[in-house]
Amino acid sequence: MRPRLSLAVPLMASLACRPAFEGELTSVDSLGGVELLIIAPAETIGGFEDFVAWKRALGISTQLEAMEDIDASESGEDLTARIRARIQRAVADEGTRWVLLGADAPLLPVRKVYTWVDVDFEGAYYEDSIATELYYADLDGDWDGDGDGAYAEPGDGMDLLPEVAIGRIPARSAEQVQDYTDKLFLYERWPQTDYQQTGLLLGEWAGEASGLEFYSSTALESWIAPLFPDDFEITKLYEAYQNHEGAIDNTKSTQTDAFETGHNLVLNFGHGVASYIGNLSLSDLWNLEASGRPAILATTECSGCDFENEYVDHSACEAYVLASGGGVAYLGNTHVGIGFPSLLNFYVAFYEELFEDAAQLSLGERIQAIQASYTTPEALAEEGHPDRWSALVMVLMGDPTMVPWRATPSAPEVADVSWYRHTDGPVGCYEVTLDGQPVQGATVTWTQGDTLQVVAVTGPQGQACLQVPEDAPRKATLTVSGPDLLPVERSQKL
Ligand SMILES: [Ca+2]
Ligand SMILES: [Ca+2]
Ligand SMILES: [Ca+2]
Repeated sequence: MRPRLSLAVPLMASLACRPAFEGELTSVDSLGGVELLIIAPAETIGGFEDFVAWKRALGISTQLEAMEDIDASESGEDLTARIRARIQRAVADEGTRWVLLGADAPLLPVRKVYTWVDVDFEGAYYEDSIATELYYADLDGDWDGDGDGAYAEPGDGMDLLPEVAIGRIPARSAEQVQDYTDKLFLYERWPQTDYQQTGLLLGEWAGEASGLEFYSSTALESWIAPLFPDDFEITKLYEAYQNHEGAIDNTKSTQTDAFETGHNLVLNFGHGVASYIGNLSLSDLWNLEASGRPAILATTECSGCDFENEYVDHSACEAYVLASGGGVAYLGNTHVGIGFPSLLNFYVAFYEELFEDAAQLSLGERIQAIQASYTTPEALAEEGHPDRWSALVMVLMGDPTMVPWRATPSAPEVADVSWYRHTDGPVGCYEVTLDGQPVQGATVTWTQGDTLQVVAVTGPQGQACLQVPEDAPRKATLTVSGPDLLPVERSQKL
């Protein structure tokens, strides 16, 4: 039933002064598609309710699918291939931009592939069982073009460039999904506003050549620190701290303090193993005191995200994103990390784009873009090339749709400017302003429960108009979100 009475007064008011209408009315019917596809097995799928509801409130059309249904309905040589077939179909036909794998391996399996690399400092590695999430994101071919059962050999049909942004929540239970969601909310829904403009750089001994000792802090100082905007406060923990003004020693104690204070963006340029991040062991990571300021951590460390390790349920990256302390996202390696040259080049491009690109991309889309831009198709196709290895071992643990903060967020003013009757039914218009100035590009949604009813984006005047759907509930939640904005949520009569 149309809620005529509640509209009567604003409707009359708006007759005299209909707002300049900006853009197309968007209803849930025309939204369609699946921008975010979440795939989860029976063990974890029950934990996604709050996550899905929130993503829809942000205006992302989100679909949660049972892995078992995909297993039964798709074709492919094994479950891993059938999950990929579903992702291929979603990207080709349903406009999917992000895929979230909703469980740890082996509950939700990962593809093991073959490759090798030979690099200065690191030596040569030949590996026939690298865990690679890129299998689910580079959707060309079937990754085993010659059908010999060895995936990702040159000529097997992939180009190692992702067609979709991907991330994983390495949960083994619904409770762990909820724990992750609670931490995500601390980052993007109800964030503390005192830490968005902070960074943490961790440097250590990198190697020795011709009798000379090298420290990664030199690379961090020369290439990474200058990329942060001047109004960012950077904490530097370096083993060779005496060489750098303002740096302090990188020890277990200083790292614990830094993690428990909380920073927005962390880069650890160091060596690693599956059970450590820097100086912190698995139990240290699980026991970190929650700062309420979860970070996005990037690292060059070897094997820190060996998440399909069969001897331990959760490796360092998993503890980091699942524990109540630690962070909300981890970008690292499932196997040997090639700090020089691949990952230094990758992270220089990553932070450069993150701070300079006018577009506010999600974390997953940013990684996807840099994977394509920091190297060349020729390098990715060349057997033994470090960039080819890096493409295969890099992994994002966390929600690929989250948008990294680049500035201290502010709460916008949201004014209910008018309601009027469009030919297709009642329409409500909002004006979003910050310090009296219109905010363009804010997303405005009406949701009910976990159902996204309508989404619109504000135009140059800061206005967005949403049409009440035919069978809309009388009450909805209005959510306004956008670049550098604290989300505004309130109830709305329709
Ligand atoms: Ca093959
Ligand atoms: Ca591709
Ligand atoms: Ca695991």
